[in-house]
Amino acid sequence: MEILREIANSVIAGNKKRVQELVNKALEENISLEEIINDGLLAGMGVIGERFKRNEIFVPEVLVSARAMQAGMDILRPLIVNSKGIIKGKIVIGTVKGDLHDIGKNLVSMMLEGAGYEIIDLGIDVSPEKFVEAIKEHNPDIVGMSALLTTTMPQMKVTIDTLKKEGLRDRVKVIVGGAPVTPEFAREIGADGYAKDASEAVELVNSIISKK
Ligand code: B1M
Repeated sequence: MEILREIANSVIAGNKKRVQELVNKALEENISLEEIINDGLLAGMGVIGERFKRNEIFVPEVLVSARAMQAGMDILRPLIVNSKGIIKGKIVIGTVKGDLHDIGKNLVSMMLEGAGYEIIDLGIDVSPEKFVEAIKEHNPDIVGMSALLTTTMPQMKVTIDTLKKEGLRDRVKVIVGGAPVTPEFAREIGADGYAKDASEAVELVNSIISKK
C-alpha cells in the first residue's frame, strides 16, 4: 500500500512531522493499527537497521529515525485500548543496565497495555537495584527485561541473581526479550519465559497469568 511505503520512507528520512501526518491519514483511511506498525513504522526502522549494520549511516541518523518512529507510535498508543477495561495483571518492565534501546520495549509495553495489563515502565538503563526497588514498591506479577546488545544481555542474569539474593525471585515471573536474546539464553539464565516479538509477549504473559 502506497501510504505504508510513504510512512516507512518518512521514518527512514527521519521526518517526524511527516510520519505523524501520514499515520493520521492512514487511520482516516481505516488501515489497521497492525499494518501501520508492521508495514509502515517497523518496515522503515528495518531498513535503518540494515544500513546501520553496513556502516552506511551512523548513530545520529538512527536516532533521528527512531524519534520519527516513536512519534508515529505516540499517535497509535491511545488507540490500542483495553476494550474490556479489566486489569489482568501488573508488569514491571525495563531495558537492562547499560542499554539505551527502547523502541521494542515500548512496543511490547503498548501491546501489553492494550491486552489489559498495568505497565510500570522503568525506562532504559535499568539497574538490578532499580528492578528490586520497583518490585518492592509495586508488587507486580511479572518482571520484563529487554536487551538489544550482546554486551548487555548478561545484565538479565545479574538482575535475576539479584532478585534471588533479595528473596524476591519467587514473588514474580521473569520474562525476557530483545533481538539478540534467544529461548536457550532465557532458559540458561533462569528466566520463566521468552518472547520474540510484541504479539508473542502478549501470548506469553496471558499464559503465565492464566496459570497463576
Ligand atoms: Co543500536 N544497535 N546501538 N541504536 N540499534 C543495534 C541493536 C545493532 C544490532 C545494530 C547493528 O550493528 N546491526 C547493534 C548491536 C550489536 C550487538 O550487540 N550484537 C547496535 C549497536 C552496536 C549500538 C551502539 C553500540 C552503537 C554505537 O554507539 N556505536 C549504541 C549503544 C547504545 C547503548 O544502548 N548503550 C547504539 C545506539 C542506538 C541508538 C540510540 C542510535 C538507537 C536506539 C534508539 C532508541 O531505542 N530509542 C539504536 C537503534 C534504533 C538500533 C537498531 C537500528 C534498531 C533497534 C530497534 O529499535 N528495532 C538496531 C538494529 C536492529 O535491531 N536491526 C540496533 C525495532 C524494534 C521494534 O525491534 O528492539 O528488536 P526490537 O524489539 C522487538 C523484539 O526484539 C521484541 O519485541 C519487539 C517488538 O517486536 N522485544 C521483546 C524487545 N524487547 C522485548 C522484551 C520482551 C519481549 C520481547 O519481554 C520483556
